[in-house]
Amino acid sequence: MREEIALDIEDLPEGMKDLYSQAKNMILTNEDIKVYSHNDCDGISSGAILSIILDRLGKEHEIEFVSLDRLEDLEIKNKLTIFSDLGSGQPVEKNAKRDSEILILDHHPPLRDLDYKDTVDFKFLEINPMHFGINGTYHICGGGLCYYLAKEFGYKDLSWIGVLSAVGDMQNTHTGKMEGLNKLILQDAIDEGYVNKISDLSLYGRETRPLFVALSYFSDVNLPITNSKNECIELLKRIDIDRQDDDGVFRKLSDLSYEEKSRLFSELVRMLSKEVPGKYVKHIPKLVYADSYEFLKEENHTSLRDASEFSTAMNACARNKEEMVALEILKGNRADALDALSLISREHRRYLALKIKDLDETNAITELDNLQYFDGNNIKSEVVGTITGMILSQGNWQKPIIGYTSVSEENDDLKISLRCSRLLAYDGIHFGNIIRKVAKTVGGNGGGHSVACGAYIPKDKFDEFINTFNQELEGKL
Ligand SMILES: [Mn+2]
Repeated sequence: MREEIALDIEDLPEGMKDLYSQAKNMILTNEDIKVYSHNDCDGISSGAILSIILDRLGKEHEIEFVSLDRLEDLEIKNKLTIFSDLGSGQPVEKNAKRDSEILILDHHPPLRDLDYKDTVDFKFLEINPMHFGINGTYHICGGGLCYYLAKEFGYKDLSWIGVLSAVGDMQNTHTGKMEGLNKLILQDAIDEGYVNKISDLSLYGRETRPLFVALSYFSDVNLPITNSKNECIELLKRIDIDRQDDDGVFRKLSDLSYEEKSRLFSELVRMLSKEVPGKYVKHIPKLVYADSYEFLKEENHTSLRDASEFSTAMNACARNKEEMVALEILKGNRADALDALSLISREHRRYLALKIKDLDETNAITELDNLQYFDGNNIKSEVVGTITGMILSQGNWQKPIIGYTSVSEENDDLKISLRCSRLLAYDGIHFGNIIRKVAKTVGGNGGGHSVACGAYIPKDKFDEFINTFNQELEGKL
């Protein structure tokens, strides 16, 4: 029942408001501050909001982006240590001293309950929506939690970063819309003039990809247009949509008129209806139609104008250990950061394209009864998930695809990534939960979203893992 209340939530619960005013005090009364945040789009957005708050208060601070496996034995050196988008699930306060103060803003399942603060001899404050019956997967993420802290200081102009973080955290993939507290954050961003919400076709690359290219990446279902730019060009001709504008520039999704988008929508629905089994038909509209978010202060046709493209840029930085560039972009320090960003993005895309080509040429995908997998042995582990998502279109969309590679040069355990068509998730399968369970049976750990998740397992356990996974899915697809 509490979930349903949260859906139409109109404000933070009183208990959370109280925690936020305590958090505000904690910040106001401290000068020696360190922020640890997660090294992904949500975590970097969280860190950026915190850093802007501290800057505006004239408080010097250190900020560091970390992966979850680096939280085990953290030294607590500063008077106040803030953890954002992580910390709820890790014993990060283990080395706290008596005069330490710890603030956690996280939306992941919490290890501790609300009374934990009374059992320790240092100051401890944790703000986690799940303590208040609010869904941390779809209704608010790390950036949103940090935005509510900003709001406590009156900084509603940071709401757009909250919107970005929700998109980056895939919080809107459940329904294609913002729900719960995310919806309130979005409303602030709209009211403040930072964001425009557009009901649009759900194609990646609204602002920067030529439409016929964007269409060719459609991979939730294998359509004739999937991976075929020629078919995409034919499709546009068929429904009378110009591929180029009067100056010969390839048009983007964001250039289309409402009527053109409607025609394209109908055509995609028609094509999908021919391909998908009956049980998925009711989910087709959700595949092609979703809300998009446009950042009004960013230039048209740049990768920072559309929230989804912006989040990809942030993740490209994170995957290449360039979180500080992403942070500067978010903080508005664009002078050098924009050049650095375009360099990182270009190099990132080049790397991905090279690896995809390799996998394609070697027919790398092996198909089992209920899943398919490939050995990504020389792919760096930071991008194995991205590549797994890209290669889905070369396989069978009705089954999830799993890619694996070594964790790092020093650690030859395996990092596993899984991606699947959104249709499988709409049909009720949550691969994040399944991968957690299967990883455990081979002595690893895993988790994540329904359509994008992963695991770490011991190096010699892959066969056991994949066979258990395949059995686990029997009768579920
Ligand atoms: Mn997050």
